[in-house]
Amino acid sequence: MKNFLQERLRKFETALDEAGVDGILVTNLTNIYYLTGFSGTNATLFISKKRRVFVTDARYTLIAKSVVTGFDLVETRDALTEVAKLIANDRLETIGFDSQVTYSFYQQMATVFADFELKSVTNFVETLRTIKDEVEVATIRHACSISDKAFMDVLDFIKPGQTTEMQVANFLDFRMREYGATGVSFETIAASGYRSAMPHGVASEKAIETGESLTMDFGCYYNHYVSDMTRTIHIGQVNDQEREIYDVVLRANKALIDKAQAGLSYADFDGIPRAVIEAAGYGANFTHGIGHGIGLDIHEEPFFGPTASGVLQAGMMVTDEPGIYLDGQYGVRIEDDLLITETGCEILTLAPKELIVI
Ligand SMILES: [Mn+2]
Repeated sequence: MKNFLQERLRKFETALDEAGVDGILVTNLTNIYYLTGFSGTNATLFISKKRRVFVTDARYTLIAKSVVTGFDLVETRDALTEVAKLIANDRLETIGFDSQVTYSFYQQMATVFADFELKSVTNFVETLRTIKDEVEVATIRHACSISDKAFMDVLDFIKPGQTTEMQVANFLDFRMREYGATGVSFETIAASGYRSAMPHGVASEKAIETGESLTMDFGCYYNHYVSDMTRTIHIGQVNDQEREIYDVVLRANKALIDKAQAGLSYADFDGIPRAVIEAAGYGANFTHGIGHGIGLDIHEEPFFGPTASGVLQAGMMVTDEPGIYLDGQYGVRIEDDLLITETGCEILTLAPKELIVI
C-alpha cells in the first residue's frame, strides 16, 4: 500500500506545475484518504514540491503516526495558521485550494494566506483518482463480487404479492454486510412495476406483484471503495413488449462493452449505447447519461453524457447503465462496472443479465 501512496503523491507533485500553483491545501477528506491512507474526520494536507504537511487534532495523532508516512505531522485545531507559519519562508507565490470549500473557509484562507495568491483548483486530486492502481482495482473487484452474491441470494427471497420493495432493499443491504461490506455505497433502489419508471425510485412499502418488473440498483463499500450494479428482473411472467425492451437495454449495455477501451471519446462512450436505444425507437425514454466513474465515491470523475468531453484511459473504472423508462408503466436498467484497459474492458459485476423471470 505504501508504494502506491508514494506513487500517488509523486503524480500529485508532478501535476502542480500544470495547475499553475506552487502548493495545494487539500481539505476534502476523501482526497486525503487517497493520498495518505488516513480516514479520520479531521485532517488538512499541504503539499508543495518543498514539503508535505499533515495536520490533525489530538484525537487522531496516534493513528496518523501509524498510517501517514512522508509528511510532517502537526497536531493543532488551527490548521491554516500552522501551515502559514511553516511555509512562510518557502518562497511560494500561488497556493491552490479545493474549489468546493465553503465560503467561510475561503474567507479564513484569504486572511491567513494574505501574502499569497490563492487559486481554486477544480478536480485536481479527482483527476488523479480516475486512474485506478492495482490495489484499487483489486478492492473494487471484491466490492463487486459482494454485490453479485447478494443479487443471487435476493432472487430466492422475493415472494410475489408479499415481499415489499423495502424488504428487498433491506435484504440486499444486510446480505452485502454479511459478505464483508462495511456499508452500502448509496441508498438501495428497489422499484417495482410503475415505480420502476422512476430511474432513482427508492424502496417503498409497495409489495412486488406477479406480472411486474423489479429494478434493483445497489452497491456496497468494501475497504473504502464502492461497487454499483443494477439488474431488472420480471416477476411471474413477461409479455412481448417487456421482452423487447429488456433486449434493447441489454444490447445497448453490451454494445458499449464491445467498444469500450482506452482512446474512446466520452461522447462515443455515451453515444454508442444511446444509438442502439434510439434505433429501437426509445431514444426519448433514455433520460440520463450512460454512466460515471466509481472509486472512493459512488459518483466521481469521469461523468458521461451526450455533451461530455474527454477520452477514456486505461485504469478508469466506470459504469455502463443504459435504461428505458415508460412513464406510468415500468422501466428497465442494466448496470455494470467496467475496468477500462488498453485493448478493451473487463466487466467486474458478473451477476447474470440475461432476462430473469422468477
Ligand atoms: Mn451508477
